[in-house]
Amino acid sequence: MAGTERQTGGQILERTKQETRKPELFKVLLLNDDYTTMDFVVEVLETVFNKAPVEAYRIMMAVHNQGQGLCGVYPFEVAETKVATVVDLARGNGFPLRAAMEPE
Ligand code: TYC
Repeated sequence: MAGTERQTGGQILERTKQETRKPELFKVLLLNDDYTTMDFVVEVLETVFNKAPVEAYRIMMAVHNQGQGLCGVYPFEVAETKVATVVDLARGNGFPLRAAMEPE
């Protein structure tokens, strides 16, 4: 018999292969600026990134001192939504706070 198909009574048995892919992950970063209040950034870290108060304060100070800081790592669409939520909340409160995402 030519080829590699296994045949039974003229029927070709289909081979199936399980293939699951992990979603690509993206870092979400907060960027420093001179106008957004520290309290607002802490609130964003608690509400959008589910950080405990002490961790939220630590990340806010890291951003303040180093220019940017890691808030979390998420699949693409979750990361995109977090960035949009941060920007919407900030603009709604009159702050220029920015967030960015980059591949992990
Ligand atoms: N630098 C701001 C201030 O001194 C605080 C701040 C922290 C702003 C983190 C943005 O992502 C930020 N009020």
